[in-house]
Amino acid sequence: MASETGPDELVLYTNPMSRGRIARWMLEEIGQPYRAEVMGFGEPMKSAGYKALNPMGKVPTLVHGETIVTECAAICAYLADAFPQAGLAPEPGSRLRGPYYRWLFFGAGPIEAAVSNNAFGLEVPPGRERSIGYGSFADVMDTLEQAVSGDEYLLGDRFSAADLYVGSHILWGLQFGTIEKRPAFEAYGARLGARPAAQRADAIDNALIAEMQKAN
Ligand SMILES: N[C@@H](CCC(=O)N[C@@H](CS)C(=O)NCC(=O)O)C(=O)O
Repeated sequence: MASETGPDELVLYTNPMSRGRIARWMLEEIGQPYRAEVMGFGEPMKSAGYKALNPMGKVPTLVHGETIVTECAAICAYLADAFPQAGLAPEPGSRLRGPYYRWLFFGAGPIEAAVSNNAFGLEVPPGRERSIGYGSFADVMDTLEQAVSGDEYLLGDRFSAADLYVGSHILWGLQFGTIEKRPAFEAYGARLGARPAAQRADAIDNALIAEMQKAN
């Protein structure tokens, strides 16, 4: 179902009840015009046309002219670099790229895996913690708590795409009970959730959900 995309056009393939909400928040932070294509779960996402964009048959997918980006963390990082005027990534080559990458990858790797496995009751076999990338759910939670407890944001006093991505895991986890309600998570989540772009993105996706429910 890949629709025609202009050379500089931004198109987000998403569903309002999905991780696509993260990508929409990022697009709202960037402040560039974009078009959203809402994909139904099931057949539409598994169609040959859509799988030509994302062979996983999942959302979100970002198309920017001829460039295709999948994976929420990659979409956030890509948009931050493609639109540097939004100030959501440290300058290429700057030392702050260290913690920036660190937390983006910590989100897409250990947080994503530990939270999903824990939510589905998938346990690391006893004694195998040293072989699995995230060690244990408890270690991931403690590391995350430390990361969001010091300064206002992961990189100190500046908000970045790493906060948006890691913060989305925290906000989502607090909402659905898959992340413990620790005060540091709640304070950090409240800071991020108060951002105007986050609220705009939420309003758009929540309105889409309401429309979908009315149509059913
Ligand atoms: N690793 C991907 C995960 C994407 C993903 O799992 N998306 C889910 C919705 S949150 C999906 O599209 N599920 C539909 C399916 O698998 O059929 C990312 O971070 O973007």
